[in-house]
Amino acid sequence: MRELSKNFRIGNGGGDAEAVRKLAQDALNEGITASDVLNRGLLAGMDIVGQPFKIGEMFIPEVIQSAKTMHVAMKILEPHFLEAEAKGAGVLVIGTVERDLHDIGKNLVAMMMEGAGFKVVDLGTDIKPQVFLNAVKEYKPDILGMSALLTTAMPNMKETIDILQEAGLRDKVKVMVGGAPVSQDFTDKIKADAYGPNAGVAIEKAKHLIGN
Ligand code: B1M
Repeated sequence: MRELSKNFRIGNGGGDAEAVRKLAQDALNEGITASDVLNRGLLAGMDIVGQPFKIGEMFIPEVIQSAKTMHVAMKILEPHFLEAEAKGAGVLVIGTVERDLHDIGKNLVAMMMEGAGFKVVDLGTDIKPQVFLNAVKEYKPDILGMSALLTTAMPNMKETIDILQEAGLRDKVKVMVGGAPVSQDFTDKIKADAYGPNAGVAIEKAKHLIGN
């Protein structure tokens, strides 16, 4: 699995999607579970990218290559998560908040929620509060999920909750927030209903929110 993670950063460059695709498939063929491949291989791989990006040893084009590598590998895992669970849990509308383009964590949560039986409407990234509101009106979800990776984008979560309140819809939908800089403390401050520190806990809390 360490070999898999290492391929998210080749030398000083980005990931080798083809190598990761093959190693992920080999691991599944050997009987390693999709959850193990995800946690010990792919997420560990993205962790390898985080630090050098932070200190300017890796640049945006290389990190985008690593993100594409993650995307390719998640496609390999997707059927395994979708097969695993029953359908009919509830409806989730999810998106990354305005001015934030990070989508790997949001996609992972969406994919695993689908596997857990939720019907998922994924709005994408850079989603304005008004667009979240329109989606709540249109899809009437049980849960509205917002993801943010940039601290500067986090206030948009509160703005979305405020706009739901103004429209009289706040008590019609549960709000879950997540993303690396989000915390339980922040969740409480903006009066969201639940915080998902990772995709696994997000699913447990989502089920709890809808009474399953
Ligand atoms: Co950017 N980036 N990035 N980036 N990037 C971070 C987030 C950063 C921490 C890097 C750093 O400096 N250390 C930093 C943010 C600092 C801050 O605000 N605190 C940062 C920055 C600064 C930027 C730019 C501003 C850089 C620039 O332009 N100078 C820029 C912003 C662009 C924009 O959004 N407007 C930028 C751009 C990019 C890329 C495009 C190159 C690429 C994104 C590609 C993509 O997403 N398609 C990228 C990446 C890949 C990262 C890092 C390296 C990895 C993020 C990631 O995907 N992690 C990141 C550093 C890091 O996190 N170590 C970094 C893996 C992912 C699975 O984890 O998203 O946390 P995460 O999701 C987890 C949980 O948080 C949770 O479940 C997931 C699975 O367990 N979760 C939820 C997430 N959402 C949830 C929602 C829920 C529940 C749980 O309920 C609804």
